[in-house]
Amino acid sequence: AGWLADETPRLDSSVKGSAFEPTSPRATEPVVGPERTVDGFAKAFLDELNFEAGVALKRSTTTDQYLALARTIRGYLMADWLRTAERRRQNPTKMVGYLSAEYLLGRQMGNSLLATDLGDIAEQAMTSLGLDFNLLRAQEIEPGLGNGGLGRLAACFIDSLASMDVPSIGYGIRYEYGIFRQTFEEGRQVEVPDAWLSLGAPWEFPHPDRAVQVNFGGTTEQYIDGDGRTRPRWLPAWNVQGIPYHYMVPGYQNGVVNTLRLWSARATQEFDLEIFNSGDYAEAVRAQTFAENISKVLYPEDSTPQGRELRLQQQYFFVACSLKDFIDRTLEEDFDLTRLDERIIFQLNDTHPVIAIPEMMRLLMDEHDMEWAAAWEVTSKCFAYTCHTLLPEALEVWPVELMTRLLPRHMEIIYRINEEFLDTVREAFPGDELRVRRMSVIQEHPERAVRMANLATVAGVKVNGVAALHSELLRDKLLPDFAALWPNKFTNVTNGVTPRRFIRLANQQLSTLITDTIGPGWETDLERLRELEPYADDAAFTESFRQVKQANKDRLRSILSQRDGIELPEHAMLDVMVKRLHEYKRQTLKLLHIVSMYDDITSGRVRREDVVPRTFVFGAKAAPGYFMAKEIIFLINSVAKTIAQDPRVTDLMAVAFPANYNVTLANKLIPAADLSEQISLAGKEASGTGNMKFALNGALTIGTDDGANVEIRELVGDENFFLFGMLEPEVAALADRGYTPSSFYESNPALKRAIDLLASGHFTGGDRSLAAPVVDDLLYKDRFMALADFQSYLDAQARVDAAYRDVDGWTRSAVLNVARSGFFSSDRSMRDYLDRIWMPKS
Ligand code: 475
Repeated sequence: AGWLADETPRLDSSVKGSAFEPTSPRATEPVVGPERTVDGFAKAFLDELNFEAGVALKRSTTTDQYLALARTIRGYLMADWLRTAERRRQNPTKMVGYLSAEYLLGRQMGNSLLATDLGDIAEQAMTSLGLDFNLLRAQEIEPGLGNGGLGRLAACFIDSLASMDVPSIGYGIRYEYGIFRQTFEEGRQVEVPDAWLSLGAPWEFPHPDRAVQVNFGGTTEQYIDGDGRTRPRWLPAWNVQGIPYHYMVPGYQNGVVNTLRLWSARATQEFDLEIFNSGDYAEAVRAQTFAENISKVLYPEDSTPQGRELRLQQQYFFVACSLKDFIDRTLEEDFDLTRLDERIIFQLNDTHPVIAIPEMMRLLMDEHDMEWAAAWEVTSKCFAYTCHTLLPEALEVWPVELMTRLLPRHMEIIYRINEEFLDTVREAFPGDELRVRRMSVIQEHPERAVRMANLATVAGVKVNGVAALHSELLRDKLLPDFAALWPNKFTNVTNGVTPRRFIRLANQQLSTLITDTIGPGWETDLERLRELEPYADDAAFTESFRQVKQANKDRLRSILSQRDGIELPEHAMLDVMVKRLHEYKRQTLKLLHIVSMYDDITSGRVRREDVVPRTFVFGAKAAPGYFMAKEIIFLINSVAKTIAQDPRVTDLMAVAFPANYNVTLANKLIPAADLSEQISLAGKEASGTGNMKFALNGALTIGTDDGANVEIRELVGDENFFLFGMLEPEVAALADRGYTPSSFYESNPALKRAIDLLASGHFTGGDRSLAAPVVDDLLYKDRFMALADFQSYLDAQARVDAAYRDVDGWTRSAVLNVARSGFFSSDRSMRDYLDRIWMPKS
């Protein structure tokens, strides 16, 4: 048995000995973490504080204490981490390499405590030292290394892979600045840099000793190799180093700790040498800054690629580091690379890492001496591609000019891949040059550019969408030519979310109720929530369920009061729309409903006693350069303020828009919600994952037939879901006929009143011009057909009101939403990836 072999005893309270058993350098010794007792924890904490940070407890700041607490907790994970790595090394099998430019991890401390089941011990230990555990936990700045759904999905997936003990590694970028912090000034979004590392970074392990070099620019040339063969090679112009930072990815109480490896850019020795040689100190430092800019900041655009050179540098940077790391460090030294697909499948999270495909070809040919055919044979088995969108403008294309300048060798390889691919197309569809043009990896208009989705589809073993409807539309509408050529390449894996973070951590009280009712173990076998179904009619259970919801609402009210100075009414339906601000998601449709309700009350059109009081909560960041999204934020804030100041309505409605919606806030908001707003135009939201979190926490959904809403409704049942709006084929038909929003405005009095009131300046201090950008867009463009779905939405909201008045009926539906949503565990998504893409049986 080797070092830290499998039979090493798991750490548990039975492990005796001093809190800090020194790690033996000899190969047979286990690593022993601190003792799992209150005293053991307290001692380990003090050791961190005194001996690692060099601070005395009574002189320590809250930050010192938070950092020591974090380091103490991670100390308990260390043995499992080393053991997991060693176990994998001893028994090499096929691994999953998840390549993602984003990981929206959320806070680490709570998750680590849950994974190690140390919460109670840690809390008691802090209390025994006179410290406020919850205050320390609140210090953590979440690593916001992602924009929204795509980044959070990656975080859920690596959690599931660890909890299921799948050999896997996540690769990404360690942005020095994550998604910006949102603040509001006079109702308008102002972005503040997210200096998440400024307090120190207790969860990461830098490995400068394992730096990898990444080249850029220059030219290519032909040369004669030792065997007299003519071969191409790349003569790069500049390079940077990638420093890996390791993060623990603990499985849920299973002794597994996987690794997330994030790369940080640093200037190379060559840059440093220039300091001496040029004597131009300022210039040399500038060059260093240039290199380090590559991992400086996350691009804050969600679902809209920006063709900036730095963005392509980021993509190539992390992918080149990751492939080299995997081949040089993870594989055994003499591994036969023609069998690489027996050791790895790289999952491409959208097109951001797709440059990995030509990079793999380059590595195999130029650095490992393989011929084209052999290199292609293996490369085309090592990647699979997940698409997260349907909006055509969201598909990444990189100008050939830029690609040639930055990555000349890769451009050559892409051309050759394309040539051979187009030969295949011509063979399958002789004489169909239009088809060839549509399918080409290179687009000609409006400029020559590389279509990254086409490249991924050509090279990938599989292409998947992220919900059933999306995968269907992806195959039949976005890439139909590819589906005609390779029908079996296309598959679906419906997204999922981790029940550890989004039920156990976010909703402790519901978790306790579930465990008390159906017993433990549902956290890793979420379909077991079905066992709750009979309790939907159980008076004692439903009463407890209601109490949990009310407690979560009370907690949210106190958080929003402290965090944002927002005071919310105690008893009102909590109606929540949280997601990135995007026109296709239609926050404006929600706003029109709010204005309509306000107008109904203030004009006396409805009797006050017939109104179901509601609190509307928005959370949304707008991309800093997205003009219309920012105008929509301003208008929502304007409406919120006007409503708060209008005594005619304050007892019946409130609108709250807490700034800086992030994973931390999501964890407080979602468990409190009664109603989940999932109101995108049908066919536009690839999946949605917030929709799943709400259902699992007992909110009812009002939603369109879009993304994973379709599957949620199928599972929870029509009678427990408020469906409205056009279906996707109706949307397509209306678009074909020609959509004129003004005709809906003219013919619908309620819609006309709401829009007129918005336009009047009533919510913008009398200034009509402030509402005009949004109102005019709705009236004259309305790309996402909010006006067309307005009446249907209003009708569905009336059904919501009626259902909410029936307290027992509502609770029953809420319980059934929980009981029937087990499918949406990201563990199930991982199972599907394994069965359909990573390790198919046939
Ligand atoms: C979809 N982000 C959701 C979710 O599959 C879906 C794009 C470009 C640059 C940076 N970030 C992005 C996305 O495209 C994105 O988050 N897409 C979302 O992926 C997970 O549930 O419907 O909109």
